[in-house]
Amino acid sequence: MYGLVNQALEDFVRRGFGDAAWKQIRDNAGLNLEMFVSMDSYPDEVTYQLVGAATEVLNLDAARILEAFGEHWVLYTAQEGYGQMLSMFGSNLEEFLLNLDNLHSHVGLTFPALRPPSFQVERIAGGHGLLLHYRSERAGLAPMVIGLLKGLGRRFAQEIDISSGTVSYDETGYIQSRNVTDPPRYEDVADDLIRNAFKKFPQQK
Ligand code: 1MF
Repeated sequence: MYGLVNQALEDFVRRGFGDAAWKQIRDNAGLNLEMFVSMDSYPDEVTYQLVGAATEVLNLDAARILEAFGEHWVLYTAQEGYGQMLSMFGSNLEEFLLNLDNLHSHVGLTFPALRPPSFQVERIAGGHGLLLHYRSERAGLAPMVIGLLKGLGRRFAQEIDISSGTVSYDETGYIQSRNVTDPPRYEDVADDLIRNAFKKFPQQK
C-alpha cells in the first residue's frame, strides 16, 4: 500500500499511545526504516506486520486497532492534503459512499499502484439504512471499514448506527459482502478472520 497508509498508522499510534509505543512497534515489526514516504508503494506485509506488532505492544485485538485506525484515516487524510479531494466526492455520507469508487479511480489515475477496494451502496427498502458491500483484494481489513464509516459519520456530523453489521466471506477468508440472509454476527467472524489474515504474515524476529 502507499506509504500514506503507513504514515497514517504511525500518526495514529504516536498520538494515541506515544512515541515510545511507536518505536517499539516499528522495531518489533522488523522494519529497518526510519520513516515512510507517502508516494512510495510498500508491500502490504509492512502494514500487516505493523498491525500485528501493535496488537502485542498495545495489548489490543487487531480488529480494535484497525477500527480505530480507520476512523483516524478519514481525519488524517482530510488534514494531510486530501481535504479538498474528499470534499469533491460528497457532502454527506450517502453521497460520499456512492462516490467512493470514483474517488479511488481518481487517485488511481495519478498513482497507478493503487489497489483500491470497491464499495457498492444499496438503500434498504422501506428503511432509512444503507447496505454497504465491500470487496477487497486484501484480507482481514473489514474492521477498518467499520472505522472508516465512523470517521465519515464524524466528518459529516451524521449519526450512524452500524452495530447490527454483519459480514460474510468465502473460503479464501476474503470478505465478499455484508448482505446475506442468515449471516454470522460480525463479532463472531471478525476475530477468526483477523487471526487468519495475520497468520499469513508471521512476524520476523
Ligand atoms: O492500494 C493502496 O495503496 C490503497 C491505499 C489506500 C488502497 C486504498 C486506500 C484507501 N483505503 C484504505 C483501506 C483499504 C482497505 C482495503 O484495501 O481493503 C480507504 C478508502 C476509504 C474508505 C472510506 C472513506 C475514505 C476512504 O479513503 C479516502 C482516501 C482514499 C485514498 C487516498 C486518500 C483518501 C489516497 C491518496 C493518495 C495516495 C493513496 C491513497 O497515494 C499517494 C499519497 C501521497 C502522495 C502520493 C500518492
